[in-house]
Amino acid sequence: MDLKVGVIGTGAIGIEHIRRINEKVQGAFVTAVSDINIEQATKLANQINAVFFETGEELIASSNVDIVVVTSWDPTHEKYVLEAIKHGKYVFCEKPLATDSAGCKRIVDAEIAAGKKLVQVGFMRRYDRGYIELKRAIETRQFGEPLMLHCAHRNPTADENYLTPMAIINTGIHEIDALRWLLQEDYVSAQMILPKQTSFTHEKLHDPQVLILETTSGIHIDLEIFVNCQFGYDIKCDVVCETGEIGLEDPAYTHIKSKGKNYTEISPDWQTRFVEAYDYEFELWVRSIQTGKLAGPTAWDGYVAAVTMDACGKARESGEKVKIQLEDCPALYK
Ligand code: NAI
Ligand code: ISE
Repeated sequence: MDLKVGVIGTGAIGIEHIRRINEKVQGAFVTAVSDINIEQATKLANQINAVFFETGEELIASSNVDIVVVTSWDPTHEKYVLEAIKHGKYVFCEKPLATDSAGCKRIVDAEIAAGKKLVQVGFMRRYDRGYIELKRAIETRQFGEPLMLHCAHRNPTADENYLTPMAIINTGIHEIDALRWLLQEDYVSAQMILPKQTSFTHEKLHDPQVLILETTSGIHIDLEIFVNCQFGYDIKCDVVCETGEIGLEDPAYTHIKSKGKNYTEISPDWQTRFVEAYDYEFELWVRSIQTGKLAGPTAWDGYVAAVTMDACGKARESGEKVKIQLEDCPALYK
């Protein structure tokens, strides 16, 4: 029987995920939506023949909803995930799981009390072909030990609602999770550097920012987060090993030779750059629920990312290198 999906948050990524569930993913379809923007959500509900709920809580409680997708704004994730756990329903939550580690810990504790993994976090980089190939190459140690990672996360523009802390909480969190997963190592410290600003930013956003992380074995990571870079959506990850370098290649959409120039297009946005990763992520999420074996990024992964995120906040404020200490991973997540 196909799984009935309820989606909370019908903005940019909510609509993308609804389309992929209804048009690409086998074994599930969207039966319910909710959003504080009633006009937008009811219109969409009518288009896809789904029921509109005025609150996320009502949607989660509905017998017409088997599993839940949370794609509302970052600060609203925690309450909806806790509500889904309360109802014993599987929930896919876009990143961040909560906006700080205390919020993520409440989710971890609720899941442990429920005695079952119900939560998956939307860390879709783990489903991107480039990152998967990088991980394999690192694991084989064919180029020796990884020593340094040079990364960049660039967006063309950010609006006035995008504030300084979001460089980590909303953007850099992708690398914080993906690099820990790539290297299979936790972080021991974080440092933030605030370089000269672009004239394209506004007064409540320091842009760009640089994050420096160190892992348990001493691997150095530098990540540039630049959300008003103007030229496109650009993701870089170069892993320098003892005898070689392994790097992500931006998927090439078009190669152009014209007017004496020879160039490749740059992805315009996250929708285009990671479309295949999102599709694969949802295909596997639905399949894992059907087989009863949730295998994607867990609430614990969301929590560990948030501990790092908190350290970045302190590092930005103090200008110091901040230590990162984790508790032991609970048995449910081992
Ligand atoms: P958006 O602003 O386009 O859409 C968010 C929607 O949530 C809006 O329609 C808003 O009215 C609704 N909303 C806000 N508070 C709500 C509440 N309490 N209950 C119900 N609906 C509520 O934002 P976007 O870009 O779609 O982002 C949504 C979430 O997805 C964010 O948490 C963001 O971090 C994450 N995201 C993840 C991406 C990824 O690459 N994995 C890419 C883009 C977004
Ligand atoms: C957005 O929410 C995403 O998650 C995108 O992947 C990221 O590139 C962007 O910076 C975020 O705002």
